[in-house]
Amino acid sequence: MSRTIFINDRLVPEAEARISVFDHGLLYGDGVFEGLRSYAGRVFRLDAHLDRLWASARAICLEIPLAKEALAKAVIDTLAANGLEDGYIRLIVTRGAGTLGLDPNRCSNPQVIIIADTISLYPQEFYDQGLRIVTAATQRIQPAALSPRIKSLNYLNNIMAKLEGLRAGCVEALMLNHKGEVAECTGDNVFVVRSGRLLTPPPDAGILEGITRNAVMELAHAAGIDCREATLTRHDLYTADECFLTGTAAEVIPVVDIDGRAIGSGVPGPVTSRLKDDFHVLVRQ
Ligand code: PXG
Repeated sequence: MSRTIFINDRLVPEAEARISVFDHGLLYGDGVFEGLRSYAGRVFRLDAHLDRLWASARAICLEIPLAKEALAKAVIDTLAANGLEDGYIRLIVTRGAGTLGLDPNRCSNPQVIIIADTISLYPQEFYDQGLRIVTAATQRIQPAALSPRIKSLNYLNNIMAKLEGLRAGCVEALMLNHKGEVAECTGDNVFVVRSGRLLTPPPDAGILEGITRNAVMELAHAAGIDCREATLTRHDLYTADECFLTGTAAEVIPVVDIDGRAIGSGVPGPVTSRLKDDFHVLVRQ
């Protein structure tokens, strides 16, 4: 099925959606992106995703050539053009075509691309039985080198860790920061439950501050579950009562085994199940 893609200022058939081989998004990963979802025709936390896109762009001195309102409308229009109610949306802004040198000032037109597609979900059994994950040897990139808070087109750090996970037969991998503390997974944030309290690493652990993460923290608060940001080590994960991951694609997914250690009783726990159910309600509200 051919899709309809938004590129720059209009919707075009997939075959006509093209960017230059000189685009620094391709040459250097110089650009930013967002992954969003729509449920029953409504985009979940569109404003938060746009705010994060603008923050990422600002951090790399990239001016998005559209107003936020115009981009919000383009997202809705792209979903509609593809007849999608429950969909996955990829928003991309590249630096634009330049020279073969690094200099971003020699790039002229940032390219704005919106792709709307169906989402390929993890099998239901992963949600029912929980994931097994391993710790990657690849550390999360040090904030002083490149802030993980920037959702940039350069995802090789995460891909290197993902490869390690896949080679170990796992769909996700845990990443530690340069201090050896728990950061996040390759495309998901991490939470643990200990004595009924929810804990998750703070943004300065070198993580992407996930929109699903923030929604789950709000849900915990509303449910009267104590939730706080805390520096976590692998030991804290191994000895937790429960562990789960959050992300736009995965939503809320239990983790039952890390590096060969069963977490808690080795099956998804009650706090995880509660937040997973609450999240499903929230996205369709
Ligand atoms: N950490 C990283 C490094 C991410 O890339 C998250 C956490 C979770 O953030 P959100 O805002 O989504 O709760 C992400 C987001 C995919 C996919 O197809 C991955 C993400 C988002 C959408 C799709 O694997 N990662």
